[in-house]
Amino acid sequence: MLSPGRALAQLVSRTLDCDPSLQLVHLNKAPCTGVNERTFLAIKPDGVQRHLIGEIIRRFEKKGFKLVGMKLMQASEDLLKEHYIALYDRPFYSHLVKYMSSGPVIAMVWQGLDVVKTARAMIGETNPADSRPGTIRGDFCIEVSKNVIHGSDSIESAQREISLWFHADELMCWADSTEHWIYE
Ligand code: IDP
Ligand code: MG
Repeated sequence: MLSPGRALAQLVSRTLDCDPSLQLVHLNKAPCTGVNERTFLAIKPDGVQRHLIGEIIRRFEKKGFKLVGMKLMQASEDLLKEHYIALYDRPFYSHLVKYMSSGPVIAMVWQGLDVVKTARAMIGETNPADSRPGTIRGDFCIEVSKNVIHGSDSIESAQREISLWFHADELMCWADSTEHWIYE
């Protein structure tokens, strides 16, 4: 059971964070659900080097999702080890950390209804060879070890990854003027 203080803080943060009439409120409070669901996406070093940033962002933007955080950054090995901690015992783990730290990445948070599941569908399968044309991995890459983009695989992973990669004040709640044309 939540303490009264914590319950009030959650209520206030949800109201503030998710009310689109409040412009540029710098808050990152979980959980956000429904149209305020969030996912963590990262354009990997190969995606950046291959000039796919605009193409990838365009797809999520045109779909109707809302960008609430983005930065170009060189991820440290420590951050990446933590990010991929669930794969610690896989043979490719250290190679994966080296690959992901081999150049700048674009770290992003996107928001919208079912964004976690839908972004994964737009990304495609882990192995590009299994990814259908029309998906990002199906269209832009060939090998599993160079698969251009990361996307959170569940709401819980998204919350963990967002707080790992972003400070609360790097995420913005802003009013999207097209929202009425995207949601009922
Ligand atoms: P996902 O990115 O589709 O969620 P995960 O299983 O979480 O896939 O693996 C994380 C990342 O590890 C993959 O995106 C890919 O870059 C890399 N990876 C996964 N499987 C292999 C493999 O068999 N060999 C090399 N790298 C792999
Ligand atoms: Mg994964």
